[in-house]
Amino acid sequence: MDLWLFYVLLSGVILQIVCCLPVQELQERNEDSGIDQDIFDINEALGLNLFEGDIKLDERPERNSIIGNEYRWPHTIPYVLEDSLDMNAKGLILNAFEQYRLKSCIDFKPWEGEANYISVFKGSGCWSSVGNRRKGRQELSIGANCDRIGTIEHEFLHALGFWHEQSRSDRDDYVTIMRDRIQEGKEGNFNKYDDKRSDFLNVPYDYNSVMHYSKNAFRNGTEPTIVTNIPAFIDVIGQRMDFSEYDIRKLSRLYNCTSSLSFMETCSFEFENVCGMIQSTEDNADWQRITQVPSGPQTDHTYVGICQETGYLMHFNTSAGSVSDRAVLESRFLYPKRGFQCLQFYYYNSGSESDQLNVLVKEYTDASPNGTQRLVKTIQGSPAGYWELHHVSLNVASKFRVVFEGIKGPDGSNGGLSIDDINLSETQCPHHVWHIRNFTQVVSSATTQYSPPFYSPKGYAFQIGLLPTSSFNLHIHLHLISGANDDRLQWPCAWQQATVLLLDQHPDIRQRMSNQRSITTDPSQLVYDRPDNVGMVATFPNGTEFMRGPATEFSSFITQQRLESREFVKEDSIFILTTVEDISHLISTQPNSTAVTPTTATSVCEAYGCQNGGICILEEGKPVCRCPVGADWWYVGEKCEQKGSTQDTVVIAVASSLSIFAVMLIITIVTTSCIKKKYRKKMESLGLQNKTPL
Ligand SMILES: [Ca+2]
Ligand SMILES: [Ca+2]
Ligand SMILES: [Zn+2]
Repeated sequence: MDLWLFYVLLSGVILQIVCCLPVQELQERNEDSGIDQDIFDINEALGLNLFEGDIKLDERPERNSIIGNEYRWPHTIPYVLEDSLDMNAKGLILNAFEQYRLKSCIDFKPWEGEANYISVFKGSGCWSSVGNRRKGRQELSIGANCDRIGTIEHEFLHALGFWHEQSRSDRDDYVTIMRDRIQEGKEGNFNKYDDKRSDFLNVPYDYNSVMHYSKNAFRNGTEPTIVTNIPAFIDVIGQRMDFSEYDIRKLSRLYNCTSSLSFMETCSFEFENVCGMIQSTEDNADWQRITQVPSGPQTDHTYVGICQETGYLMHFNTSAGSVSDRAVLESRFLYPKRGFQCLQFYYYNSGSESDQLNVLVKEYTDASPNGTQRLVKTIQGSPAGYWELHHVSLNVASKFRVVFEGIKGPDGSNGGLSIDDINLSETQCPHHVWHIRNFTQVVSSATTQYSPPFYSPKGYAFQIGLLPTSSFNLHIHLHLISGANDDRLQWPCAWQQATVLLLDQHPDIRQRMSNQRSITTDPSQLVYDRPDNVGMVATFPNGTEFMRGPATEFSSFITQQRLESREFVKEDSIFILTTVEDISHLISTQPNSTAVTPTTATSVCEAYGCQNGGICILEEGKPVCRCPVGADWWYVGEKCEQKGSTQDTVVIAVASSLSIFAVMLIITIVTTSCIKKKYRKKMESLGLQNKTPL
């Protein structure tokens, strides 16, 4: 804390006094120019004339492209990410694969010489063929501006055998095509197929499909070309957030899916069997399945804002009983495939500060057939009048149960601990959660809200800004900010992919359609240089100054209509989940790449000597260490010689609470004299002692 503050204050002060760079002239990066560009706009701007905007036909479309097993891929599809792809696109394609692994039985693997594979490359625009064409290398283009997860999912659904939703044989029952508003020569894009060519797999017409055109596709003026017969859906069609429930149902039917690779369990406690969870008898209390608690929550999380006393939650009452009473709730047996899991659940504390919830895993192996318990996380804190979202990373490789253990503390309680809407999947947990309460008020304020400072696993400090505009579109800004590790980090910040996700709070993770965008820092861009050099002085709510780097911004992150189309806002709260991943290993992903000659690399690298398990690679002929990173630690430095951990950067763990700012204010005051001394010393060493009026 001390060190961090020291850097923040020092960097701010140095810049104010010694400032030399023309920072104000540095341009921001706007990733979407304020326009929600769809696939068809992107391809049209490039002058492409593809079938239905983004489908590459090899010949005349056969009568039954989607129907017919010869067009199916195997459940695990071989792919190559060509080096032509933008780095951000490469990272996003892998993220899109993760969504397929979570929601369907489709998996992807790097190509190892299989007869047919998908070559994902950066062509002009975003496009794909429909189905497996069985011609060896099958191209799928993710061009400029196509680096969006919904767009990538869309193109891969074409490759898997799907046409656009509005070309279904029954589409005239659901949408009206406004012929006179279509650009001349583009009418063919609105063809529909008879049910011999395209099978809709007995799934209803889906306005929510990621395969549906938007209302403005191929329009000649300003009026929509597609009008939905149910007016409420006019702004729903054309979503590129994620698969819809029906997209997944169709994909599962086409490929006879029975299970997915990474989904494990979802439970909203709506059914009396509580998803097979069991009450322990070796404790002295039980969790109760109830609809509300007098001292809160007034309603469960599943139905909050929708219905009262309809949905159920699990509650451990701490207002009665004695200190140290325990109530244990165990999941059914779970069988991991990947060895890492993310447990997500909502939690409501109306008990006391000393009541605690422990999350444990009980692992069953040959050596311990009755299971061994391991504490993973303890949740304790002041009672709050709202549902909080928690993520717990598990790393379990054998058969296991998840265990929720409530323990009554010594303080007086009027309520207890409640949990609801649990999801468990073999995916990575997001790194940070930004909970924005009183969202209606935030929107009406129309001022930028800044997140607390967050740290990436590598140690970069960053901040998110959220700005509701007059038209209620949400703008998202990402900034690198000055942080505790800046002296030890590489600048400009290279190949860190930041993903900002607005959570769809649907209780079932498989049906969520969260809205997300990603950016990847490019070391050739000055905006990603050290915030001390290219940023501007900014202030935390407690008055502490820091340096905020230029913004990378999505000025049409989500529209109001889309915001209302899913459960993004619940209990007047939204959750923004962020993850920053180092994707520098994706620089070269081509198999048989000649860029690195292993023998040379080995000898040069051996001499270079990366420490602490760092991996040496050659960049432009020079050895570079890629340092290992854990959940809350990382190595940095030229040879990975320095260890960083969340202990050094205390801000991380508690940053989601504003209370940190109060704490920081106190420390600022206490340490001012100390910083003055340190600062003077540093100034002296820089030969600037005569310019230091602190
Ligand atoms: Ca519930
Ligand atoms: Ca019990
Ligand atoms: Zn398409």
